[in-house]
Amino acid sequence: MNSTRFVHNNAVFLVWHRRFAWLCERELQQKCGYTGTLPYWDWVKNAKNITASPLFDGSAFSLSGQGLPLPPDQKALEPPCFGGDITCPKGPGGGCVTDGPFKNFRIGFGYIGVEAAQNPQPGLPSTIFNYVPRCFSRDLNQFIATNFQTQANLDNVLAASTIADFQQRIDNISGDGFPGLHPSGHRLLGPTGGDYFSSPMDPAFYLHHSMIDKVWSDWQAEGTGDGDDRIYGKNALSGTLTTLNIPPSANATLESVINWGPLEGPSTIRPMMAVGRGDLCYRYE
Ligand SMILES: [Cu+2]
Repeated sequence: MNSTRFVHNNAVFLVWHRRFAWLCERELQQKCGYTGTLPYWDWVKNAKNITASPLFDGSAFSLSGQGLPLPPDQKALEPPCFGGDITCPKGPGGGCVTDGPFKNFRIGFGYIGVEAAQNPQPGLPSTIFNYVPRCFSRDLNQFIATNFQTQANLDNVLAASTIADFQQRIDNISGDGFPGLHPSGHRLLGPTGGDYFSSPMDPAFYLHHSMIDKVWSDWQAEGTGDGDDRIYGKNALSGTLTTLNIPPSANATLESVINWGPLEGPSTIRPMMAVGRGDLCYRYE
């Protein structure tokens, strides 16, 4: 939550979330004795029937399933869809998750929303860390899965020729062209996984961002000219160091310092740019 205004819709988004997902994997391995690796959510493969997917079918080894149905008048709090004339029907859930391993999972603060990131003043609303206990909710949305999590959309992202274009396509909310696969995955999850400040409270967040990291690293590997153009070259980074450039900030460089709060000390961007180098010792299959 403290990092939100520095790590979205800017040059830092991809690299910060790459490291954040890696830090989650490391915590699972070092603190919980987990011997596996962090999986990725293959959007296209799981889109056909989202509540029957092994990720979300509510079984013991899923990430829990659909939330309880909510009365229609309570569903207005869910995030909107995309710009232009794209409207998304709500899913059939929206309430508390009651199955699978996260059925008793509780969250200790309220819904925050993107407005807190659009304030021209730096900093966060003073109420953001108030104790507001609530359940973990889901509104798994088949419309978003069917219409946006498509191979054509993914192919379009991978066909981007510049990093600015790649970022625009994967985050697109304009209503023109394919809706971004990044916001689509968040909104598919419903109120918890769709919250701009606290979406990591839905465990599917980590698999979603692992997939974004896979797509970015696949795209980086397709760089032309000198092989590192999309890693350390002119298509490595695009944008500034603040979310939506609010308040205005400098363009990021490979030497810009970013941080993960209490999870890890600050680092320059450079060592986070390449999967498989340094301590980012992993690959995607
Ligand atoms: Cu995200």
